[in-house]
Amino acid sequence: MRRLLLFLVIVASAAYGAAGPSTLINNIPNRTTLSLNGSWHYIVDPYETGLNGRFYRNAKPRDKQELIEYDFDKSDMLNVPGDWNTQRKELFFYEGPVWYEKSFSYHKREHTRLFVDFGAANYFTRVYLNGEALGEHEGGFTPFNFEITGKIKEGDNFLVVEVNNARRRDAVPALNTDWWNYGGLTRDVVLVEEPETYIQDYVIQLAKGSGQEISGWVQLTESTSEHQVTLEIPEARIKKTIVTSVNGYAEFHFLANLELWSPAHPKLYDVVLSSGADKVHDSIGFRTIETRGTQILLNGKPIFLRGISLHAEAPIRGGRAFSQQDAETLLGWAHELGCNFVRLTHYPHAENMTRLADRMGLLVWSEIPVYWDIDWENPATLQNAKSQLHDMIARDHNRASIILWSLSNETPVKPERTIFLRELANTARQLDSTRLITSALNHVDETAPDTRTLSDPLGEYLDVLGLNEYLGWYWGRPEDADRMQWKTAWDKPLIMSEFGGSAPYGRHGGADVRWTEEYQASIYQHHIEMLKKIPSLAGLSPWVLMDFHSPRRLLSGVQDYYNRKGVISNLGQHKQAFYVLQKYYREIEAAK
Ligand code: GCB
Repeated sequence: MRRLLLFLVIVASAAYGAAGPSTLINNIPNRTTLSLNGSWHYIVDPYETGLNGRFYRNAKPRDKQELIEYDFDKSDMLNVPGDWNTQRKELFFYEGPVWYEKSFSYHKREHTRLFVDFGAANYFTRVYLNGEALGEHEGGFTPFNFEITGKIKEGDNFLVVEVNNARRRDAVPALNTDWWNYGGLTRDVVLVEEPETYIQDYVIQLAKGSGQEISGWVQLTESTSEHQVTLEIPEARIKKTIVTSVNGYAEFHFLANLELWSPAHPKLYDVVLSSGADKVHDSIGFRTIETRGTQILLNGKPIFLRGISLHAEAPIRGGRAFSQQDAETLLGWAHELGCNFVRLTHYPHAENMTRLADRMGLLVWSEIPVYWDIDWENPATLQNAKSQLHDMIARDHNRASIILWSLSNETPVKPERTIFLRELANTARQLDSTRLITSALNHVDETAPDTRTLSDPLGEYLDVLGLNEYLGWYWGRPEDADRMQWKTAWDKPLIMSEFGGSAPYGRHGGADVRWTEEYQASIYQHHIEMLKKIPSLAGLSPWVLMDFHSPRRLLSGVQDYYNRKGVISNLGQHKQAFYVLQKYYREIEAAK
């Protein structure tokens, strides 16, 4: 029976095939946009009355008799971008549908196509313009858009958006996560104006393993004839003319003499693409990333990843991070810690994070929310995960900072899960052959006393192994690390992608007293000595930069709905563990 099921999964997933071409418009921050951020009316709709009640019509009674049981104009306002949970006390725990409405004015322009673009909305979204359905989107952390060229009216228009963050067994993530399920229009909403034929997407990166060859492609929107595209990198005196085929696509390869991007020298070039009436600028860095045995090579040289994991949780303010200030604070702290690497967990973070990482010279691990157990045998779940993977890569495939695409976090070791993730690994490699594929694993075997071996079969399909382990917190004592040895079944680089322990800032006691800063610091101290002895270790990203809200952390007076494993509190206070890790990172840097 099990074999039959597996067979059916494989057949079903083959029928779904690889993720289709992106309809995303790459590089939204440098396009011509009009912001729809700001105050939106909202109606909380726990029984989803609004769908039958056709709230999307934004109707008003036409006479004294007409029954209409909603009124956006009289409803309260929420700020966009922003989750609803932290904007209204009564919505803190809310999971379900909320209807948003925004009226706006637009002046139509000739020969211009118009799109409405959402940076992210958690989790399931239906969008309507002037009462007409535009479409729906699933997935809480990736961008999506709808073309509204023929639908926008001269003058007054309105958008109605239903966002539903109800958790579902078949969703990605599924029912259980250790982070807050912030709902709403959590990133920017913009109108994007483009010429009739425009540059939809492009990849401009170094060819795998080559410091001198630029290799990439450009995709214009549908076209019936060949088009010329000019690619310029003025500072490197590069100007190339590329001719697309009738489907708007062209690949290119050429030699270039470039200063390579690295954490020590995060050099970005102004890259200009133009075709017909369209012209787009981007800031792109050029670097190579590969593995050799157990080493990670950046620009051909081994690099040790001095990292930290972090959630997209806003410092001080709380809630889902979205602003430039949020990004600067979070990555500023990573920099202060001495990091050259950040693990952006457990879903794609806002684009301002990866763009800032490019500028700051921080290497990035970017992940999709395939987290713990999900509905592995459901073809729709696989398709959903593939779409999220596709859109994560499509948004960020020109970011030099990103070196690792992560498929999953702490998934159970069973055949249906390995088949699912192997399929995602194949998809990721088809979409981007230049970056490394990883996953955070957490199942190890006790192969000898005080020896743990990672042999999860998923390791075979990864370039880099991530391992989450909580020695000293969920099992054993901090000092057990002194004797512990770690092995893996593959000749591949290993990143200790999580370890740590909880301590509210300012809670003190002996190093043997749980929930104290001293205990947390002691975990870090013992771990660091342990990690130094792992020959295949290529880096670490302890758990976690900053305390974050979690519905699973209920201990009153200590957790209060926060996961307190941050080395910094949610109010920005640095705990002792921060300084232990900082000291280690400084030593590594000094020894180079
Ligand atoms: C983990 C998870 C992470 C949790 C963390 C914890 O292994 O990957 O999402 O928040 O442990 O604090 O338990």
